[in-house]
Amino acid sequence: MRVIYNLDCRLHDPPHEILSGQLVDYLESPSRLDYILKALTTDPIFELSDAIEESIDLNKYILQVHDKDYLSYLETAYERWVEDGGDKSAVLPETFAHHALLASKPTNPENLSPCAKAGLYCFDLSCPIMSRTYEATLASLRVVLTAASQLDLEKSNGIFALCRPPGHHAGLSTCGGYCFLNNISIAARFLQSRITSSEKRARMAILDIDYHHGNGTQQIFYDDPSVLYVSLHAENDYPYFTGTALETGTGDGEKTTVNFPLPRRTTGDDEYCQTLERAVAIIREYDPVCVLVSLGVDTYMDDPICEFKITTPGYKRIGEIIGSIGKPALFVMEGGYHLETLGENVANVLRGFN
Ligand code: Q9C
Ligand code: ZN
Repeated sequence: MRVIYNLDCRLHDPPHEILSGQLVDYLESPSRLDYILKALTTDPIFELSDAIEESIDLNKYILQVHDKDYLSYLETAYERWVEDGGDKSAVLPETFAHHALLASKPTNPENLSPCAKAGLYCFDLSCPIMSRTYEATLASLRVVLTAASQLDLEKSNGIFALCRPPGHHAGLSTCGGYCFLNNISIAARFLQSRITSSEKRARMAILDIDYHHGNGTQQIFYDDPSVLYVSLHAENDYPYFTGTALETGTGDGEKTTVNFPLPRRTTGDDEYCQTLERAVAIIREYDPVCVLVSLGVDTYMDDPICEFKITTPGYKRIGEIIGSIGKPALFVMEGGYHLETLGENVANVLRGFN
């Protein structure tokens, strides 16, 4: 299987995050990429290729998903923050635009102070913006769109975008959960624009198997019947306020959002795979042109921030079930924080799919 990567993804490298009230090393670290690369290079079935030379008009596709003011915030936040006297290490909100605090929605967000903007565009403390964060974020997206451009839509093959920072928590105009740009959503729009056969958008399915609910991806396509969003994730865990089975979409997009919240602590390979079979049946019935997989392996039994019990062999079963859809698949890297097994777990999903 072809694997696309780029080392500029390493440029986002915050020293810390606050986890359960404690200052700890940033979990979504550049070394995640190194570990996965290392595991994939030891198996000849993976054909690695650097996305560096690819010239794709990233802005054009980003703007099909994210708000323009959010994009220019990401681009300029660090510079403005430092000019304003903010600490040189990173932009981090200290006050959130909580609904209890907002008398009205800011009409001219560009006039807000750098500090206010941070609290407007960011929903948690896991997205510090450093001097080279935006560069890394664009590299991450370039990896994903390069992979999308190489996906053969005529065959039921797979391709893996080995990227970071991840994307599925990023919404129309919000970063959070280590995510800045919603890579997989932008890839879905990119692929739809590759298919110009009719005036109607081609059907895409996004299968999100990260431990956490992809609140951003759900938000982006909530009213859109051309993108089916199906997610398996932990119930009552981060990001806490989204992902119930009652969230099924709205308007024309009613029934094209499907959530499978699963119990924390007790969900292991068998329970997970049974639910995945149901998810896959829904995707088959929808009959998309291709499947985009938000590939998180933070469902692993020893993941430091998650509480499922998926095993390393379990990931192979997961890959096989995704392969049974019989569609071309673009795998996009999301979460997974147990460094020692990260690469092997990812490799097993891809091996199972093949
Ligand atoms: N106690 C991804 O996996 N911190 N993001 C949660 C829970 C943020 C996870 C703390 C977790 C974000 C892509
Ligand atoms: Zn996750």
